[in-house]
Amino acid sequence: MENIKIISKIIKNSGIEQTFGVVGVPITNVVYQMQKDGLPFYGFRNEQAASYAASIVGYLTRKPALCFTVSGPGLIHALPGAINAQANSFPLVVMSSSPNPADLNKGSFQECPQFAAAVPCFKTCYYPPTIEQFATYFIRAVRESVSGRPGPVYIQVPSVLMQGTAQINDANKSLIENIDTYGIIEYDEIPRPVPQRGQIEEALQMLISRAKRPLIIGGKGAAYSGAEKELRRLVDATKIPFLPSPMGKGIVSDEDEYSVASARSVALKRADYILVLGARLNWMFGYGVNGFASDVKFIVVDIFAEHQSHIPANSLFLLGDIRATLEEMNSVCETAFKAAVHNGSGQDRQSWMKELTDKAGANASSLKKQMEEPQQDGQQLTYHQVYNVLARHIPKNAPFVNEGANTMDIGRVCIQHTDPRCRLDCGSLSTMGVGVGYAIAASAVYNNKRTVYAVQGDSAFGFSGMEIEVAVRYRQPILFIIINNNGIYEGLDTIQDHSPTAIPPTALTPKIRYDVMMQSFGGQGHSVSTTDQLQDILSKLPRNKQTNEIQLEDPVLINVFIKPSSVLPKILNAAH
Ligand SMILES: Cc1ncc(C[n+]2csc(CCOP(=O)(O)OP(=O)(O)O)c2C)c(N)n1
Ligand SMILES: [Mg+2]
Repeated sequence: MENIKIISKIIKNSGIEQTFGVVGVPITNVVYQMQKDGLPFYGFRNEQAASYAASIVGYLTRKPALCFTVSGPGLIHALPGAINAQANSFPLVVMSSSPNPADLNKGSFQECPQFAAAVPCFKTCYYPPTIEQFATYFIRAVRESVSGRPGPVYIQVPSVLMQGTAQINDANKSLIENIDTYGIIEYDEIPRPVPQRGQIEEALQMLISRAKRPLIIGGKGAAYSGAEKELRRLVDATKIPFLPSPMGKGIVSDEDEYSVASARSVALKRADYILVLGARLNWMFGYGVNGFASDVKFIVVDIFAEHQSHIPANSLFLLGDIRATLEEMNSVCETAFKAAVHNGSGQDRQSWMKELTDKAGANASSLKKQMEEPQQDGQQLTYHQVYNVLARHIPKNAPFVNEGANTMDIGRVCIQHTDPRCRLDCGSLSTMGVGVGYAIAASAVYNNKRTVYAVQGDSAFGFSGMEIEVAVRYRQPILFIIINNNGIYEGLDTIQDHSPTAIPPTALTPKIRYDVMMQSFGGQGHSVSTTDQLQDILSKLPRNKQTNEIQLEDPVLINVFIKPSSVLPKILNAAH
């Protein structure tokens, strides 16, 4: 049996449903075989975006996707996706060819120290020498990617193995004879650890009986674990306000009465007990110190055991899957703590909730004012004016990709989400360049049926801008909105002096027509510079007859020119 058939079958049997990459010798034939076996393959222009795309499939579906690369530079280009997946705990499998071991250190085709380069970027790296070991390791790699703390795994396959044919022998007999079922993974059986009952009771004791101003923070770990129903039950039972991390938005709807997303600073500063569900107390949350009360007590639930050593020393740490832990918490609430929960725990929570909702209301109305500020004749657009128009057209439960600096920070506040795993942004590493890959992948996950919205800064878009050709080729319904301020945070209206000592490092070429770039690939592109023009284009896009929501059949790109020097982000020094 040809090894490519075995490789393709094993990928299929592992449950992987989406594959991404850039082909070349020797992987092209494997990809042809994968397609014959019914595996979708999205061919990218650069492995970097392909690896980002594959990683976000893992987040959205709890199953890894495959990023498949050629040897040496092919794999090296995919490492950013692995690093990003590692930091954000996304499951991912990267597979690469490599030169034949017999030709190493002789300058063989695309030879470089690729395995050594991969080691620090992945949870585990495999290098199977035989086809039967490939099968065993591949399945192991897939399982590892979703077990414990999810993350990226690497499997390196020598060219000779990809090009060979397996003669049946004692070692590979069972694999070849059972090739149709070999290594099938039951994803539901991947363990979801739960903390000890005593710890759960202690956590609830703090939150229900001791806390005067409790708060729940939910992050993408909670979203990944699919904890939304259990979280809903806990919030309803305990009436504790909820604050999402950026990608945690929508685990509890932003419109929910207990969501205090609009009162973030006050909620963090005033809370006395904080339950942290699948969010890192990292730079985004002041390391659990800056911006918090000095005597705040954290109860951190996380699948990542090592996270315990990163959080403030007096915290209670519960090692567990968020959904499984919340199931336990809810059942304890409904038994042991029933009376306390029912009586509102004896603590005056109403004044705490009122403090937060008052603040949220005040913040929301000042945001509304900023967003609804009419554009005067001859004035350039602001971010808020653009988002005000977009918010009217982007459904709150739609897949939404958001990257950039101001573009992302302001988008997080202006765009509301009612459903979990809608918001996909630069994540824990603040990685620019993920957006186009994420949008392509999100579209793939929804079988290219749901319109995906990608709102990107012009710089962020530029990291992977060429990949919009992929979206055109596969006819993906993605609405790309480029918020174009001619630069990174801020740009210039025109460049007078083109010397490298004169152009500000934040500036890009003014007035770039990203829409024309889209048109050159065969997609639809528009440039706008007023709210009326933007509104007009959006209202002319095809709509679903029942829901009246935008329903694209092909990608569309709208290049929105805004004021080049808009706002410098407040957290510039800390975060970027
Ligand atoms: C991989 C990577 N390279 C560089 C940066 C530094 N950086 C932070 S934000 C940003 C781009 C911001 O510009 P843009 O996307 O146009 O958004 P704007 O703030 O202008 O709206 C860059 C390059 C980064 N975060 N990640
Ligand atoms: Mg910009």
